[in-house]
Amino acid sequence: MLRVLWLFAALDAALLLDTGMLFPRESSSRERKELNGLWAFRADGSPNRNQGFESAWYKSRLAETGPVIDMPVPASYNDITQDPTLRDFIGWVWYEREVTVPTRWITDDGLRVVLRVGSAHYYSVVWVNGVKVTEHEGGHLPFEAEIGTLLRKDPTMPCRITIAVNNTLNLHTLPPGTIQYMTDRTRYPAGFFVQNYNFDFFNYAGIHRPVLLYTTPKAYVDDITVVTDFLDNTGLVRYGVSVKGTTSAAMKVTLIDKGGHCVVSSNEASGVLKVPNVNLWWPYLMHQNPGYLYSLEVRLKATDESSTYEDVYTLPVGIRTVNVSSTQFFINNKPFYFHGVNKHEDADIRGKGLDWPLIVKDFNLMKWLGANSFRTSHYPYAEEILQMCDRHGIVVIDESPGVGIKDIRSFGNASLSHHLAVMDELVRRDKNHPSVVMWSVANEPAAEMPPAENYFKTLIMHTKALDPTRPVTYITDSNFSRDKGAPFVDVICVNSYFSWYHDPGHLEVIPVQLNTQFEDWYGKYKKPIIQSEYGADVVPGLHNDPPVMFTEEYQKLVLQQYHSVFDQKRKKYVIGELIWNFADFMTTQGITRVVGNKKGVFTRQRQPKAAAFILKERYWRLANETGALPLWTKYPCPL
Ligand code: BDP
Repeated sequence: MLRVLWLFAALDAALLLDTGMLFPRESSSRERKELNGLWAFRADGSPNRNQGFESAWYKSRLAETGPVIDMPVPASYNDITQDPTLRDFIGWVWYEREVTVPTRWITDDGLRVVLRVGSAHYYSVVWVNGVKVTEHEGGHLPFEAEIGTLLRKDPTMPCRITIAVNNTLNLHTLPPGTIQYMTDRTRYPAGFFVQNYNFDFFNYAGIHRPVLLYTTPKAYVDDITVVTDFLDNTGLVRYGVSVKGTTSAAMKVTLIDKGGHCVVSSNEASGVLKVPNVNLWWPYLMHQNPGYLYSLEVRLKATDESSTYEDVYTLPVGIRTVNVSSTQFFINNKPFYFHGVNKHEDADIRGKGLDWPLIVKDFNLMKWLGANSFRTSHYPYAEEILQMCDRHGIVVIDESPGVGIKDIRSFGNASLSHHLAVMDELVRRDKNHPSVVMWSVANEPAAEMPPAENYFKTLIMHTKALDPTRPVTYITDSNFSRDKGAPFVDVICVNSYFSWYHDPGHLEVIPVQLNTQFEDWYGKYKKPIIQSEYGADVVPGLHNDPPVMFTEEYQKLVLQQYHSVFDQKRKKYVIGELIWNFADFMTTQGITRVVGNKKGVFTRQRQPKAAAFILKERYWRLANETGALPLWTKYPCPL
């Protein structure tokens, strides 16, 4: 009974935002029209980058106000052309596309037509046929606008969608950045400026995720929240459906198993579904049948004076629990050890653009490696990736774009309120993914600064209130004095680069320094610890024995030194290890980066370096010790 009460409390807290952001799915009542492909594009190269607004480029076809080039969507625009000024462009760029909408979408005024952008970096303004329909701050999260009413005003007009995107960062954006104007005319040309930021990945920009139109009936399912639990072999799915466009709707909610059989149903908009002989959602390598998903089908029927509306939305649901003690992390009450990776959304040519071949390749590589988890360093990843995680049982630490918060002015109220809003959007989008087991509110902020304590306390408490069912963390660097947020987190996540950024070349310091790191943090906070980053750069193919930095041998040895300490501490309170990084990735240019960060165990083209084999052998061994593998996958790992 207590557990059920807790489920009620969790759900109410999770419904703070007033509209939902359900992933757009087709159903018998909903259609989708993808707008991926080629868009017309122009960067606004005017000195103040504002000509597009001054000359109202959104009012007519983009080609009528100046030259345009082809730009693929989704993709970052930076690496698409041979023009270095576009690669390094800062300011507004303009995208445009015309689409023919099916006539019935216009004639049927019982339909909503929604324009949705999966993500665009960083600030976006959207017009349809010259009328502004929405704007949104922040990359990495979706936004949408209802445009049916507008299209119906003049059904003879084609639907012209214009999206202006600006990648300029400031002290209050997430991540933060600054624009620096160089005014010394003896050294810089007129108008020269650069964008500075304190994070170690290229600030790719553009429309990064799919753009689409979808329909719903006027009365529709706006949001669904599920929170799951189980008692013995009965699953409990506490759900709440929020409906818009009607004040009274008849509802049928059905939970369907993988075989398509109805397991349990209800006619209420909220309640607890009891699932007999439950198939729990298990992580990859922890169970023979990982990633089990039920389908929660929500059907609503509403009537007004003129019509009857029916809406159907089906949400995948994994039934599992997550808990933390002072020394362990539990999934379904069984200890879970994170043996995984940190990733980036990053690849040749497309930058941060969503790319299915890349996504599937990365999942195949993670499974080959024996990785059971990853952290979405350093921003929320595409929903399509989280759906893959749900299906394959890959566990996720879901991180906000709070990276590179190093300037004291980024700890003020403007920054905090934006950071809180981003957590709202993140939790609203990702709350129903069984793969997401923890929220990370930030990476390596300058947490030693005086305002940091209040900032992180507020942020972490807010996130816990939004979602009391998942632990919350932020990622700290190895500097033990930077612990202002640590009292509030559920799990300590520490990044360290011993024998790399400190004591370069001295592999022998790793065991003692890592031991000190763990003992310090655990001794003070008595909370479980994840080594959330460690690693070393390698220029692939570079060899030296005895090992020296940047060679394949050195990266292998760094890993092995860390692993020996993990093996002692994981018997105590270390609950995971995430390598930095899964693959090489692009950064801004600088003297410490040779065409990007090379700490990947795979190259940017996804070929293994020598360290990948060390990791693979280890992860399969760990899986064998901590999971429940069938015989055929037992250590030694498969070829
Ligand atoms: C860590 C950062 C990560 C960097 C990494 C590195 O969290 O973003 O890429 O260092 O320097 O501190 O390789």
